[in-house]
Amino acid sequence: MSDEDKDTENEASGQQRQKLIVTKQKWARDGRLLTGAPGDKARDRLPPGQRIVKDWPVLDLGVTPKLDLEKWRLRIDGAVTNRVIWNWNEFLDQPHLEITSDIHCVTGWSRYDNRWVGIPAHHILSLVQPSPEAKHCIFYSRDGYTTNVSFDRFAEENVLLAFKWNGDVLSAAHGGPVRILMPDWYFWKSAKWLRRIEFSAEDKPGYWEIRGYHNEGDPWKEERYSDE
Ligand SMILES: Nc1nc2c(c(=O)[nH]1)N[C@H]1C(S)=C(S)[C@@H](COP(=O)(O)O)O[C@H]1N2
Ligand SMILES: [Mo]
Repeated sequence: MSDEDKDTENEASGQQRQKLIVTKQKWARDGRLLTGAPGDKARDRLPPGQRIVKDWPVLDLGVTPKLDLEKWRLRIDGAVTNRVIWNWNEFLDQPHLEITSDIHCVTGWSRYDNRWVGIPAHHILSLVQPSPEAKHCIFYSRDGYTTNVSFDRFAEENVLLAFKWNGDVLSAAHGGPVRILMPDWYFWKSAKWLRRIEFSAEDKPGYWEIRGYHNEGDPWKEERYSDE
């Protein structure tokens, strides 16, 4: 190899190295390969350990309760001043809110930009007036599924009783006519086929929470499983 060739080679590998350093710095900034480390919401959109899907998987216990709007009722009770039982028209008469959110399922898929319309949880709170001892919120579904969230989480601005998705009525497969939407938590907290919301002084771990899943389920902290 001539000196000139060597120089060229050194320069080339110098450029390579420089490129790799730049790439590595970018990886460091992006937190690449740091699955398991806490995500940074402001910087990343995809929580650790998740992958993006374009379709919308269906996950449930294998039973799709029949959609019957005539018989549909929603009960909101427990530690509240005004309990509520709505039929379908009464439910729809409540104020609507539209929000766009990402879905993060504990099984590892995330789906971006879902446009929801529903009754905001804070409207529910202003109506039923939970008593001070109501520290937990339990969702009951028509398929026997339950899930629990803390009162403060239910009170978040982006929590909905959702009945529309991307401009259409929410399909039965995805929990229609009405499901809970808790956008900031793993999707198992978003109960499909909602029939009852109970405000409670005690926590009542739900279907997955008593089967090894985390009681909170924050995707940014990878709260997938309980420690016990
Ligand atoms: N009623 C009911 N709600 C449920 C479930 C269920 O089995 N029954 N599964 C939960 C889980 S584990 C997930 S990931 C999401 C799935 O919602 P999807 O089928 O609309 O994607 O619903 C949640 N809500
Ligand atoms: Mo799930």
